[in-house]
Amino acid sequence: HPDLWLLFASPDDLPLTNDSSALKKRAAEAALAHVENGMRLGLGTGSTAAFLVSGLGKRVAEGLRIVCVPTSEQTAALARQHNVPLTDLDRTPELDLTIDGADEIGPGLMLIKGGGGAHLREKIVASASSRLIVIADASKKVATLGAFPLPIEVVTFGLAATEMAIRKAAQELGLAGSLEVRSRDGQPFVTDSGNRILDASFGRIPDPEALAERLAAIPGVVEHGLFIGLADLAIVAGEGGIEEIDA
Ligand code: ABF
Repeated sequence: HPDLWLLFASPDDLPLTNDSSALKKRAAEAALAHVENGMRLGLGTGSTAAFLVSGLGKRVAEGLRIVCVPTSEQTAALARQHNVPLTDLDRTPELDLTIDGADEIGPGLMLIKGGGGAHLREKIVASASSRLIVIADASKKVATLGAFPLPIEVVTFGLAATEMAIRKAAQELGLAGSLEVRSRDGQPFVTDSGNRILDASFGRIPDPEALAERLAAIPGVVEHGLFIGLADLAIVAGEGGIEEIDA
C-alpha cells in the first residue's frame, strides 16, 4: 500500500520485503552524497523521501549542520522524530537543494507528482531551491507521462465548474478520461492547505507543457502535479544499480 510508510514510526522500521522499498532506500541514500554542511534543504514527501529524512537524521547525529523546510505536515513530523532541524520558507525563503520523490519521471525530467497529495507545497519548496534532485525506484521512469493519474489541487468553491473547465481544457488538447475527487477512508481528501485533489486519468500526455499551461490558467486550480523544468537530477535505483539522469 502506498501509504504504508505513514503507519511506521520510522521508515527504517518498514519491512524491506518489497523490492521497490529497498530501491527507494538506495536512491535516497545516494542522494545523501549531495548534501553538504551548512545547506538549506527542502525535504520531499512520500515513502522515498521518508528514507531520506531518516538518513539525514543519522548524519545530523554525526554532526552535519543543515536546516530543512518540509513539504508536508507528514514530513515535518518525521523530521522531528529524527531530530532533523526544521525551518520554514518565511524564515528561509531561499534553499540550496530540495530532494523529493515522484510518481512518474518522463523525458527531460518532466514529472508527475502529487500522488501523496503534497504537490502544492512540493512545488513551492522546489521553486525556492537552487536545485531539485528527484529520487525514485526504476518503476517511476516512463517514456510518456500519464499512466499515473495527474493530481490537480483545487479549491472547494466552485468545484463542479472547475471540473468542467479542466475537462474542456483537456478536450481541446485531445485528452479525455475520468476526473475523480480524491477520497480517503470514505471522506474527501483534504490537503495540508485545506483544498481538494482531482485525479485526472487522461492516459498518455503527449504535450505536458501545453497541459500545464492550460491547467494553470483555470482560476479554481491551485496547482497541478506536472513539474516541468524544475528537476535538475534524477537518482533512479534499479536492480542493475543507480542511474543518475541530468536535466
Ligand atoms: C511525493 O511522494 C509526491 O509528489 C509523489 O506523489 C510521491 C511519491 O511517493 P513514493 O515516494 O511514496 O513513491 O514525492
